[in-house]
Amino acid sequence: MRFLVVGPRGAGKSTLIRTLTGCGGKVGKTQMIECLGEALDTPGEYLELPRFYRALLVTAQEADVVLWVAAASGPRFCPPPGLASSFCRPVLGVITKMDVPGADAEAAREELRQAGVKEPYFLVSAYTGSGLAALAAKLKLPSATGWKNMGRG
Ligand SMILES: Nc1nc2c(ncn2[C@@H]2O[C@H](COP(=O)(O)OP(=O)(O)O)[C@@H](O)[C@H]2O)c(=O)[nH]1
Ligand SMILES: [Mg+2]
Repeated sequence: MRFLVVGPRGAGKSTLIRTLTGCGGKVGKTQMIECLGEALDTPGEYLELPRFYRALLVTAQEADVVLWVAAASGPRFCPPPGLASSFCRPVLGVITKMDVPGADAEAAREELRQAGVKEPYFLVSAYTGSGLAALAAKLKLPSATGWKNMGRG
């Protein structure tokens, strides 16, 4: 299943994609829309700056589903209310970085709700691998083990 991953800068999109697909090397700053296996990675600016919305919405047409990523650790992002409903594809909410001490899933949940992403959300950590199996199953991917188990963390 092809999936487009959106979320603010630093939310953990690229790391999540690598753990889910096993594709790609070191995670650096994502500069453009990038294809990694079944995943389409996007720069955080595409969600943060309205002039890029069109590119995101058009690219979503190449995917079966959109993953909207919010981190359980700060800084918080204030999404445009209801933007998720502008995608012509189902949008799944993913709350990542659940391993961070003091992780605030509730704040991330509020962020996704404001964006118009429907519950239930997937609570995961790309570092420890927690919650990734359920997400991988939903995306019909082979089970992901998490960054640390990939010998990269
Ligand atoms: N603790 C923790 N850090 C993470 C996790 N996922 C990503 N990070 C870190 O968060 C930072 C931003 O990650 P990146 O994947 O580049 O975010 P992107 O800008 O959304 O693509 C990097 O330093 C990652 O190592 C996670 O699940 N847990
Ligand atoms: Mg990135």
